[in-house]
Amino acid sequence: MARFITIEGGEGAGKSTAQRFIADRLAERGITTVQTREPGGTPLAEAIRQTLLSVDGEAPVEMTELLLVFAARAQHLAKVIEPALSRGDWVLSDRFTDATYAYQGAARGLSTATILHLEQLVQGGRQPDKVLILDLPPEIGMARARSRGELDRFEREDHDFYERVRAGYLMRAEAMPERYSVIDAGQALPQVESALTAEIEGWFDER
Ligand code: T5A
Repeated sequence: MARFITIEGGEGAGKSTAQRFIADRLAERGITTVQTREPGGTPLAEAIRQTLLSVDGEAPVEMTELLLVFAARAQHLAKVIEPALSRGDWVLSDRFTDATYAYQGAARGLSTATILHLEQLVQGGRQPDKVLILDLPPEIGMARARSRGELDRFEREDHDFYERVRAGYLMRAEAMPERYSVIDAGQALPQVESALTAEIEGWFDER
């Protein structure tokens, strides 16, 4: 059974690092994965990502930001995610729609009903099988992000914004515990990797 796994969390939570680790563990089990990300994953969606993250020029208003995120997602689903799942590959996506509920919903203040409407329009019934939320205090994640240099538009928000993002993610995990796992991403990397290993083993126990 093909699986669709999304990795979520605040800035600098370690999502890309976790994605590579999970792909390696799955490869050891003979599973082919497609590693992708949002916004992005196709040339057009990556162009939308550049627009969203850019600190130059006119900043999008909240609704424009939301529509751009879903425009990129429609392209990503059609060109990458659905074909991969149809082939029987697993998809590991660094962010997906939970990021929209956390950033555009909880942090920017757009309504859940508006996001849900677009989610249904763009995704139909497609949902991740598992969502991993890498949870950590925003100050730790931002310190990691800062150590990598130039900050993008989202990384220039204030502390309260990131607290709302974090709360938005945790609220979704609490509401749907069968699909979500929260991992303490403030720990040192070996501990995070142990938690990820336990998570992966759980997926196979379920099958
Ligand atoms: N966005 C996205 C929305 O607003 N709505 C949406 O719907 C979507 C899909 C870009 C932005 O888009 C917004 C949210 C985002 O702000 P992004 O590039 O995925 O999305 O966001 P970032 O969080 O900025 O991604 P990063 O690449 O910065 O962070 P990662 O992938 O979480 O972290 P990673 O793995 O690169 O690690 C960061 C650093 O920390 C180290 C790593 O080596 C690296 O140097 N590290 C650790 N250090 C110590 N201990 C650990 N446990 C560590 N794990 C990793």
